[in-house]
Amino acid sequence: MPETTPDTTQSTAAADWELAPADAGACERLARTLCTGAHQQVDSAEWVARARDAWEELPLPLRRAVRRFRRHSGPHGTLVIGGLPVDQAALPATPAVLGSVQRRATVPAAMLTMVACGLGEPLAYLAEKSGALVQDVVPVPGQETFHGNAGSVPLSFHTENGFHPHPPDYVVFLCLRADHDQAAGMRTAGIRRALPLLTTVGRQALFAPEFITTPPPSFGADAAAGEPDVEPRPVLSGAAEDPDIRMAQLVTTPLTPRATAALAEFGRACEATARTLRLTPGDLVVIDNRVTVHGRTAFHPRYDGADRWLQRTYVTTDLRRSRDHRPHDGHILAR
Ligand SMILES: O=C(O)CCC(=O)C(=O)O
Ligand SMILES: [Fe+2]
Repeated sequence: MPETTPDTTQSTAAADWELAPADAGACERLARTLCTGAHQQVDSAEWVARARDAWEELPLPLRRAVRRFRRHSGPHGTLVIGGLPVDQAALPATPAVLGSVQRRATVPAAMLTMVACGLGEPLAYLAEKSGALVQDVVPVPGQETFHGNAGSVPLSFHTENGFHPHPPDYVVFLCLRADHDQAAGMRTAGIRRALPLLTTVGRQALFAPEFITTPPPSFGADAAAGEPDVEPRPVLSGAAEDPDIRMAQLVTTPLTPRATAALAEFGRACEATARTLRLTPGDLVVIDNRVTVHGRTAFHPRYDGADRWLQRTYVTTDLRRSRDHRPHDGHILAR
């Protein structure tokens, strides 16, 4: 069980590759242009439009890596690029309140939003973190055991928002600060590595609509209490040899004995193939949420203003697909 086992899985130097210093400088200058002038509200359509245009001017190696990843997210379904501009000296104290989000344009928010626009369009859910497009992932006092990104106990494997008709296609994180002990690890496990470990019987059950996934606790207690009409769904769907995943160990309930056994088998396959990313400031992580689950190891926050701080943005490759959920054709799914 991920909650209790110590983290013994492979620990990798997080970044697949590092941005050259000159390219990091170019990113920073471009990001800064998004922090000045009119429309500095991250959530405004005008600012997102500026970020979308600015994406085209990012250094070629970054754009190329992101666009290649968009075509094929590789064996791990993750892309980690180090060396993005995060001005440590200028960084304020790590926020330590529930629901903290980044409404005002900053260099990290600009980087995240530009990359989101390279992958597709940014996306947020009104019920989660007040629908902000750039959200803080920070430990919050009193929330240590909360099963969401405000906690500091282990966070079990999940895809984002598998309960929703329109889950994000990608989740993008930027590390602004590591935790004091550099113990916190983002854990990822991709179906392309886990699938060969599954038995035929297990796969059959995971492809059957015998699971219910409810909203995670980050959507609030009312949402997590369950919607009476949630449809049973499969955990795996699509191509038998390269399926999509929708599940969260915390909120996916198997409905049959074979589904129970298969979900446990799936969890073991994820554990066996998991990678642990110990992120350092300036590391950008793109997770292909269709084929990769993620979670986090435990760590010890101090609440001294220098705790671990990631920022997160969701991305959809096709904003149009969810038009009936988005008032005024904005980026926020209202239901
Ligand atoms: O803290 C982490 O590394 C990941 C937390 C998480 O699952 C999330 O913010 O979606
Ligand atoms: Fe997550």
